[in-house]
Amino acid sequence: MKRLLGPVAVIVLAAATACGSNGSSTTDDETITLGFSQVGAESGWRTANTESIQQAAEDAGIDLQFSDAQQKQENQIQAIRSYIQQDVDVIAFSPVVETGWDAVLLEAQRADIPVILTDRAIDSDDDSLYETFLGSDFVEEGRKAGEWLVDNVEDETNVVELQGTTGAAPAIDRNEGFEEVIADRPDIEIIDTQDGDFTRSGGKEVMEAFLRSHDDIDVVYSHNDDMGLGAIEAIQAAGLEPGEDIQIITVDAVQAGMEALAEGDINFIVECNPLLGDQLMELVEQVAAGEEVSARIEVEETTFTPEEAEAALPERQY
Ligand code: GYE
Repeated sequence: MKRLLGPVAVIVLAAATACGSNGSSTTDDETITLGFSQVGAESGWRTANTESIQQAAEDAGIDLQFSDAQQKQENQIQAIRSYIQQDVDVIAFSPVVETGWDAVLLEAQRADIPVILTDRAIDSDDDSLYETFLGSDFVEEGRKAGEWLVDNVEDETNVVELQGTTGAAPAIDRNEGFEEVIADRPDIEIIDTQDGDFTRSGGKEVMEAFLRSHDDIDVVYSHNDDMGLGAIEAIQAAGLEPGEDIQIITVDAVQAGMEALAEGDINFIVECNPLLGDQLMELVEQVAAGEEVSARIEVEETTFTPEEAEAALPERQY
């Protein structure tokens, strides 16, 4: 009997100690639980964004429940529903596409859980469904890309466009801003545009198809670095010189993109900052405390030429 009781007593004691030091569950009452639904792991930008969010949550002592939706809206809806069921304090997510969120966000609202949109916005008439949006002005990014082109080509220019995921805010807006600026220049024409899903392999495939159907491409406008890097591979495989025979403009300015820019394979990059983690955690703390926050918070961004990329690379954080 004595011999049997020994281990049981040890287990009970261990359990009691765990409870005593940690409270009744894994987190105490003060700890904020954040449910975050990420788009996926489609690009260098996304990886940097995820790392920033995970690090910032750890630094702020926020209990982060993180899920990766693999670029599928239904996975994000499922993740949000499970955060509602878990009764987290705050839900944040980066919506893969703009539309189709009202029903699930209404469920969060009914459960009294505040929602923060990060990086990508939604298209909804009901702005009571979320507290705030934290991210970039993608239309402005598209304009910056268009302005560089307008300033750097003098005559007939054929552009192919590698679009981000169909229906995603950055794909819609980066197209809009770019088209708005080049509209003043009838000699600049977008001769083809297709969805490369923001991935390197998608960019490569679409560029291969463009090269098969057009022999007069002057410029690639890619909605992110990764697709641009895929396009470089396709251009080289076709025996052409990226950056020379075909000029390339991209958006993001992640490490690999900046290196290609410094080497002259890409000609111009519009920056999009993924390091939103710290700002997001501040917002999470504010909305969890019931404080009012601004409806839209935008991050500041710049642009890079090859020379500027070379100068910035040693200090670059992502
Ligand atoms: O530009 C792209 C990523 O939503 C801003 O998504 C983000 C975009 C980014 O896949 O690389």
